[in-house]
Order: sequence, then structure tokens, then C-alpha cells
Amino acid sequence: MNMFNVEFNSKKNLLPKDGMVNYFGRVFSEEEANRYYENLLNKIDWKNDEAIIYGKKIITKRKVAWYGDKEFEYTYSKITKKASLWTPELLELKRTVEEKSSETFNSCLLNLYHSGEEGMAWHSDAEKDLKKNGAIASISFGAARKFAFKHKQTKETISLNLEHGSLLIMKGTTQTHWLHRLPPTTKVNTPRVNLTFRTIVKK
Ligand SMILES: [Mn+2]
Repeated sequence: MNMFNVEFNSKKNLLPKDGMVNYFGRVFSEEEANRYYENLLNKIDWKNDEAIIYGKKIITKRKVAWYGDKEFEYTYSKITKKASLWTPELLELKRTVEEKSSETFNSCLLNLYHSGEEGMAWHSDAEKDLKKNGAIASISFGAARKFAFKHKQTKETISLNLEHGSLLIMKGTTQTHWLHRLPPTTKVNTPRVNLTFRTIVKK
């Protein structure tokens, strides 16, 4: 057993009920992860996110980008966005996660958190444009951040650390019964890039 490279059991469900979350740990070598991190920071068309909250338009510090198989239109937080077409690196990453998860994806929402000051409040990824109970694959590059789940009824919470080059899969009824968040922290002052591969359904 290699004491320096903790192996995660990706078959283990991290949720006790009402959904399925599998953590694969670091699926890229340090070198590969560093290369993707630099490429994504520099090559992605990052924009500050916009949302309508209580009827007011707000602009986040966090940056986002959206890519896909087609120029899909996607609505969340009452703002409609249009996907860009895959970059070669995003297509490589999509193929890697499809192989590891035995799932398929047609789009990816990317988030850039510049430091621990930026996070994401409790929510679920259950937008109407997403495939119902479809798998969501999350890859993290850069600063490791804590990620948490909270059951909507029981309020039970589960948290884990998402490391540089790691893969997390959420599937089944996870988005129906659980919220998730990225808590802000003063302990991190470097960026994290998060990619969430999804399936958009054409209406
Ligand atoms: Mn989410």
C-alpha cells in the first residue's frame, strides 16, 4: 500500500440515502493537472456571472464559462446564456470523465474562484434544461476546497475536500434531495477552477 497516494474507493456512495455521490480522488497526475489548470486559466473565455436575485441584477466576482457540443441556450438564475464550442482540452477532459464514469455529457459549466473569499451558497443543480437525474461530473484544478452536501429534509451534512486534479460524480436523485455548497474560507488565497460536465436536454 502506498502511504503517500491515498486510494479512494470510487464505488462507495458518500451519501447515506436519496442520491449517489462518488469521489474518485485525484485522477490526473500532478503534471497533467498543472497543465490543464494553466490552460484553463489562460484559454477559457471567463466572464463575471450575472444573476437576478429578488428582482435585482447582480454581478459575481466568481467567473464562469459554458461550453458544449452545440451552441445550447441555457437558463439559470433567470439569465439565458449561450454555450461556446469545446476547446481541444475540454474535449479531452470530457472523454476522460466519460470513460471514468461510464456516463456521457454534452456540456460543461466552468467556474473560476479567484480565492477562498469566493464560494457558492447552498443550491441544487436541478435546472429545467438539465436531464432529470442525469449524472454531473465535477473536476477540480488548483486550490483544494471543502465541498458540502445537506439533505433538504433531515439537514444532515456530508463534506469532503476536493483536491487538485480530482473527480466527483453526483447522480441519481442527488439533486432532488440534497443541496450542495462551496463554503468561503480565509485559509485559501489561490484560485480554483471547477468544471461540471452535464447533459442538457433539447426541448
Ligand atoms: Mn452546483
